[in-house]
Parts: sequence; C-alpha cells; structure tokens
Amino acid sequence: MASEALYLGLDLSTQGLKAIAVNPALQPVCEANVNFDADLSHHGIHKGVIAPAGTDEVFAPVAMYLEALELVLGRLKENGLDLGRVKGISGAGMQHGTVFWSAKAEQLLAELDPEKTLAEQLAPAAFTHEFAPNWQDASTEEECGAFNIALGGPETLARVTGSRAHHRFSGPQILKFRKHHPEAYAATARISLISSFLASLFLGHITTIEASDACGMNLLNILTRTWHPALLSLTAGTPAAIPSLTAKLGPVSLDPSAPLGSISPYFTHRFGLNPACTIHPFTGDNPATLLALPLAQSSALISLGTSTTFLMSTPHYVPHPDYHLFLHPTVPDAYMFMLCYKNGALAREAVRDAINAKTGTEAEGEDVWAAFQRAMDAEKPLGRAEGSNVSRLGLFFPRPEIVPQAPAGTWRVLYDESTGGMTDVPLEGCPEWSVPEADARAILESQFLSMRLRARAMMTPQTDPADPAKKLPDQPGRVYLVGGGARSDAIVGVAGDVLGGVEGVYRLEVGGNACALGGAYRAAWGEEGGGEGFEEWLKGRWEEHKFAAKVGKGYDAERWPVYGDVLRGFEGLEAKAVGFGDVNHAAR
Ligand code: XUL
Repeated sequence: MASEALYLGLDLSTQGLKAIAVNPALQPVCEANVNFDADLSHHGIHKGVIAPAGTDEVFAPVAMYLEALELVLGRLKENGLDLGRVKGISGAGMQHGTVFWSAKAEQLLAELDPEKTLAEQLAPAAFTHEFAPNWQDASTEEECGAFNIALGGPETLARVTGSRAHHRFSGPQILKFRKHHPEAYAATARISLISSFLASLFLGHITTIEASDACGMNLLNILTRTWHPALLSLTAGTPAAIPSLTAKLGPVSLDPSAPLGSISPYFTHRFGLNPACTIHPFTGDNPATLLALPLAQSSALISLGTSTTFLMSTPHYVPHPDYHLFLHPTVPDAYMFMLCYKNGALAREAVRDAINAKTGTEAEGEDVWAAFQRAMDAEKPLGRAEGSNVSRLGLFFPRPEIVPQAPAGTWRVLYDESTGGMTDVPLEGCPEWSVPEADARAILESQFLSMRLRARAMMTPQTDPADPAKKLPDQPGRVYLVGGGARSDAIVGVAGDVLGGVEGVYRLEVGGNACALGGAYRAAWGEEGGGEGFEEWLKGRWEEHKFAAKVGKGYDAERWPVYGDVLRGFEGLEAKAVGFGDVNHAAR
C-alpha cells in the first residue's frame, strides 16, 4: 500500500490555508494548516485581513497567500506525507475575492526558479495590486446600486446571475477597483478568483475561472453560462471596453470533469510533487463544502464557521434577491442554494461572552458554553410562558448583516401572535426578557428562523421514515451541521426544532476541514471517476458511519408548527432592522 495514490485538497480561507490528503478509500492520511495570524503576522493582518479603521474595506496581501502555500506544503512533508504519491490536486478558495495579475505574470509563472520562493519571484511584479479584496468588505454600496439597476432591478439581477448585487461580489469589487485604481486596472492582464489563483500557482500559468465560483461575481449569466454584456459594460465603463474586460476574466470553465493540466515543474523540483500529478478545477469554499458528502437533494448542510452558511443542492433554478443560487460545482444542471450570514459565530460568541461575564462561570473553569447552555435550557421555545401567544424575538448583528441586509445592532421584541403587535424590549427591567440570559435561546432561534424563512422555496414534501404512508410538512430530509458550532448541543437542538429534518440532525465528522476535504474528493473523482457522476461515485465510497453521526432527532411534530406560526412576526422584526438604513441601532 506504500505506493497507493493520494489526492490533495486545499482550502485558502480568510484566516488560514488548510491542506488534507486522502487515500483512494477517501480516508484522510495527512493534514497541515497555516494560520495567517500565527504564522504570517509580519503582513500586519488581524484574523487574516486588513480592515482599516473608519472604512468598510477588508482585504488581504496576496504575497501572504504565496508564503502560506509554501508553508503548508512544507508542513505536509514534515507531517510525513510523501508528496510524490499525490496524483491529483483540487481545492477551494474563499468566494468573491479577486487577484489582479500583471502583464508579466504569465512569464514569471512559467519561469519560476525552484531555488527561490514564490513570494520573492511573484510579488509584487506579477500583480497590479498587492491586495485581494475579502468577502467581508462592505465598501461597494455605490457600485451595488449600479449593478442592481443595470438590468432593471435586484429581482432581474438575481434571475440572471443567481444573486442581487452584494458588496462582496467580485463584479462590484472590480468596478470599484477600476474607479479607484484606474491605472492598475488598465495594467491588469488577468483577473483570478481566489480559487483560480491557487490553481494557477500549481499549474504555472493563469487558468480559467470555475463556473460555480464564477456565480459569486454578479457577472455571469447563469442561464446562458456566459459573461453578461451589460454587466461587463457597467464594470468596464463603456461597451467599447467590454473586450478588454472579457480578456482579463478569460473564459469560464464549464466542464466539471475536465482537468486543468499538469503540475508546474516549480512544485515538482521544490517540494517533490510528482510530474504526473494533475490539477483539477478549484472552486469556492462553499461549493467545495458541498462536495464533502453525498448530499441528497432534499437535505441541508449548515456550515457554522466565521460566516454561517446554509447550503442545499437543488435541480430547480428558482432565484430570488433574498438568497444565492450558484451552478453546482460537479453536477451539470444542478444548483447550489446558499444563504450566507456574516454574524453567525461572532454573534453567538458575543451572547455567550455576555452571559459568562455576568455569571462568572468561565473563571471557575467550566466549559465556555456551559452557562449559555443552561440559559437556553431554562427557557421554553420562543421564551413563551405557559399558554401564552407572546414570543421573544431578537436579532443580534455585531457587524452589518448580509441576510437581511441590515446595519449592525441588536433588536429585541415581544411579538403577540394573536394581534400581530410588536413591543420593543428595554435593556433593563423587562420582566419578560432578562438580558443577556434570555438572549441565548433567542439568538439561536433567530438564526434558524431566518434560514427556515428563506429556504421555504427549496423544501420538498416528506413522509415519515417510520411510516411512509404518513405525509409530513415540506422540510429537509436531513440537516447536516459542520464546523465549530456543530459541537454544541444547544445548536443541534434548536436546529432540529426550527428547521425540522425528518431523518434527523447529523454532525459531519470531518474536523474543521470540510472544504479542503471536498477538494480532495473532487481530485480523487477527477482521477478515478471514470466518467461516473460525482454524486454516484461518492455515494459508492462514502462510509457514512465514519463521517457523520446522528446527533438530534430533527422534526418535532409539536414544535414545528410553533416556529412556523411565528415566521410572520420574524419577518416583521427583520423589516424593522432593515428600515434602520445606514444608522447603527444603539448597541444594546
Ligand atoms: C459566501 C461568502 C463566505 C466566504 C467565506 O458568499 O462570502 O462564505 O466564502 O470564505
């Protein structure tokens, strides 16, 4: 077995670069991580990015990514991986970020000297801009306005590109780059997404943008799978400038099974990778997460990382400005439904910290989530008193939120279902809501109610697994949780209560590396799939008991309708928060 082939998956994310190698049985055999703050702090980053005070800009140095790639490959070797056995590489990059290559880039990539580092040979000469915008950037309000009206409104933009305009999407970001750095834009020969940038380094030439990740740009017409001329014209400035932008973007790679090419000699000489190693398309981190398990089309996957994302695979293209639809990364004619929340983990941790600060439990050496869990357990669903129709509803956004597009702030209301009335909760002295303890249940319910509200269009009729003759309400078959938050019993319980899941709530046991793993699986499929569809191929190899555990019962016939009935009130609360426009609600 010493010489069996291995497949490598990478994930270039906001806070680090992860790599994982799997064997043909899809078992992880080696992992390595680079943490930008811990390993590359000389780039002046905090949590992997630079976010100048007083601006909404968030970006990261491209040179840091070059250094990270060398470090992570070195660490794989130190951790015992024989890189010569790696037969295929694929992976993921955080979505939406762009890298601006100079006219010299192709030659520099082609002539890389294995005696020198990537950074010393490529930075700064291969780039026209030393930074890559990050998905947390919110500085393109003006550009988003232009995108939303370009095709007649956000609804049309969502219908054509899968999403309304978003600050972080690459189209508005490229438009801003052209306006703020016209000379650098003019000097840019090619534009890569983070995913295609990483693939390009491995190939030694600039490769195409992958179709699923291209859907995070607001530039691709998903219906025709071609760049949209009116959106190109807006980004480039004039219709006459379209060809130049088209050349910068290059074509979109539409065939998920087509390999990109062989590995660059730079990596074979410097790291001992095999010259026969093939590079397969890299995609965005969310589409790659979808590849870490054979996700049935009625099941949902919730990734509880820095951002919280809700993903489903669907055959239906039913776009709406409230959510995203992307082309599926490996299944032709399928789509990925996504909700992306900026405030997921951040907001939960803020409530947890406030509870710990008040009760002092953390100091006594208890688990950091113990007091949060107790506060949760002490409350009934929606904080309702026995026989009452009054629900506690809250929104907790330490940072401006994407879903819904609302400013930073905290909103707490008591919603009377019988009258539709909503009463603001004062910070102190409210007998029905004690801050911060009651926030524990409220924040979890709020996060899952938001998902239930928006994912309704994707849900399919279900039957009771114990009695197939019994019809159950439209909901997911299974709810899979992945990422740090998946370890919390409180989160598992509320996820099932609010979202359902007729087969239960499952924890995906793949460590913190779901997207790198999805990349490794994709590389393995690219090499060994033999023309079989990705889902069938993965289903045939995936040993569920090794990768997923049932952690919650999911659908609860009594609780399900209670959360369904409160959705109207929740929508009203969101409208209240969105109505605040740009003014920050007093942080409470
Ligand atoms: C998705 C998004 C984030 C990043 C995180 O639209 O912006 O989930 O992909 O890396």
